[in-house]
Parts: sequence; C-alpha cells; structure tokens
Amino acid sequence: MSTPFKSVVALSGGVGGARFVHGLYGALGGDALSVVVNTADDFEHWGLWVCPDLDTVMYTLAEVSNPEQGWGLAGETFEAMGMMARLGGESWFKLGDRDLATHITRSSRLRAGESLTEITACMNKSLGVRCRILPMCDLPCQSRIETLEEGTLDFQEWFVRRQGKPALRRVFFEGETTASPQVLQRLEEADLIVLTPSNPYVSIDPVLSLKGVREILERKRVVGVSPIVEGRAVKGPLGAMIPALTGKDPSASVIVEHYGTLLDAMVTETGDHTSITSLPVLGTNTIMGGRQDRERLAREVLEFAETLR
Ligand code: FO1
Repeated sequence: MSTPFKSVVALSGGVGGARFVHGLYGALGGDALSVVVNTADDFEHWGLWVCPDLDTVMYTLAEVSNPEQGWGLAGETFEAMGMMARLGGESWFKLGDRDLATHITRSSRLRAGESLTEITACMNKSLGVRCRILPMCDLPCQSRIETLEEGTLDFQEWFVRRQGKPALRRVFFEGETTASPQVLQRLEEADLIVLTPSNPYVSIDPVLSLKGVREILERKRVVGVSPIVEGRAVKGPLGAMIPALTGKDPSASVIVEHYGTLLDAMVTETGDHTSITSLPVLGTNTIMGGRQDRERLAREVLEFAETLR
C-alpha cells in the first residue's frame, strides 16, 4: 500500500498484538516495520528460557502458529511433555515438541553469550520473517502479580498455572529497567508508533516502564488499537484485570484513560468509539479473523494515522 510512513514501530504482546502486527506486515512489508515485543512474560521452565510473546509474534508472522489458540505451533505434538509428566516433572505449561527446538536454541545461544536481540533476529530470519522483531530489552524484566491473598506470583504461574484466579492487587516489574539500544533507536526513527491491541498492564506497560521509552513516545505520533470490544477482552485475562486494578468496567475508554497523554488517537470497535471524546477516534471492525481481516484493519489504522497532524 502507498503510505507516507517510512518507519512504523508496533509495541506488542502475544496473541492480539501478534495478529495485528501480521496485518501491518502484510500492509507495509518488512522494511518499514519494526516490532518491539514484551518480554516481561519470559520465564525459565524445564531449564529453558521461554519467551512466549516473542515466539507468538515470530510464529504468527512466519504463518506457522496454531490458528485456534494463537500461541504455539500449528499441528504441534506433546510427546516430550507426556514423558516429562511420567518422570514427575512439571506439565502445567504446554511446551510442544517442535516449539521445544525454539527454546533449546535460544537457551543454548544465551548461555554462549549472544544477546536476546541477536538470537531473536537470527531465528526470525531463519523462519523467513523479514521485519525487525526486537525484544524490549536484553536482560530479564519480569511481570510480578501481587495478589490479595496469595502473595506475589510470577506472571505465568498466575495466568497459566493458577488460571488467573488469585485476586489481583497490583502488577509490577522486576529486573532490567533499560530498553535495548536497538529499541530506543527504532523508536527515535519512527514516524508512527502503534500500541497494538495487547493487554496494557502486562504487555504494553512493561515496554513503557523502560527508561527513555515514554519520553520518546510523548514526542511521536502514537495510535492505540483497543483490546476491549463491546466491554469484553478479545482474549486473555484483561477483562478481569480492569475491574481489579481500576474499579471500573472494561471499556475502550478505560484503555484511553490508561495510556493518557501518550496517545494521539485511538481505534476501537464501531460503537465503542462514541464514548471517547478526548481525542480523535476511528470506530471500525477490530475483530481479526484471518490474514485479509488483519490487513484490512492495519490499512485502516495507517490511513487514519495519516489524517492526524
Ligand atoms: N498459554 C496457556 O494458557 N497455557 C499454556 O500451557 C501455554 C503454553 C505456552 C507455550 C509456549 C508459548 O510461547 C506460549 C504458551 N502459552 C500458554 C501462552 C502464554 O502463556 C500467554 O499467552 C502469554 O504469555 C501472554 O501473552
């Protein structure tokens, strides 16, 4: 598509963000697109360093992801996990047999001293992904979930093992506080930044928490896409997190309030846009099915962003 944007940066978490980024990739091509991916969900499992959002974005853009669940690989098998369970190991987090190759490759290269940024670039290239996929930082920065009654849990422990049931008090981040130099450079060079329809609290906020990121975004054209559609989260724990963290019902307006002055404009589901008066808003069909739908939404967001000045 013809667009005036030479350098678009998308901030993304897992499934919802990855689907939108897939649309942007189709609409823009690889050269004009960089994706900064949340790594605060990353954790060690079976002695391997697992980066769920980086892998979800990579598999989605390489078109090898599991279309129903959005994470993991299509046609995956779980023989290793079955054996792990027989051996008395942990089996609450489903690592597939082919997905394991990703975690083993990454973990051994990290141990050999390569950075997560370098490894991510190589793996994406190997799978034929032609845009820049950048982890938000190179060292661990992890989301911690402070619960009302069960202390503080790691994100995957809370979300997958405990199915998001322990009531939330707050989310905070522990570890690295500085974005990678590559991330800061891409953000500085961007002429459009998109906050994809990912969870603001555990996918986008970790990126925004890194030193220098907010300051750059305040100077840039930033458009958000709402992960809340007609009062419901499309996927994941966001629908329950909003009332717990804000005392409000889920809505696109809550997302706009959350990002505050960072946003220049917002894209929401048709109908949801009428409740937002504080900034320019585009109401459209934001539910993304297949590739065509994702590209259609991405084109609409880019055309809308062009009209902002
Ligand atoms: N999500 C689940 O709900 N259950 C799982 O067993 C699970 C395994 C898994 C393995 C690899 C991977 O890359 C992602 C995986 N996810 C799983 C998704 C992941 O926990 C979350 O969706 C993200 O961390 C949130 O963005």
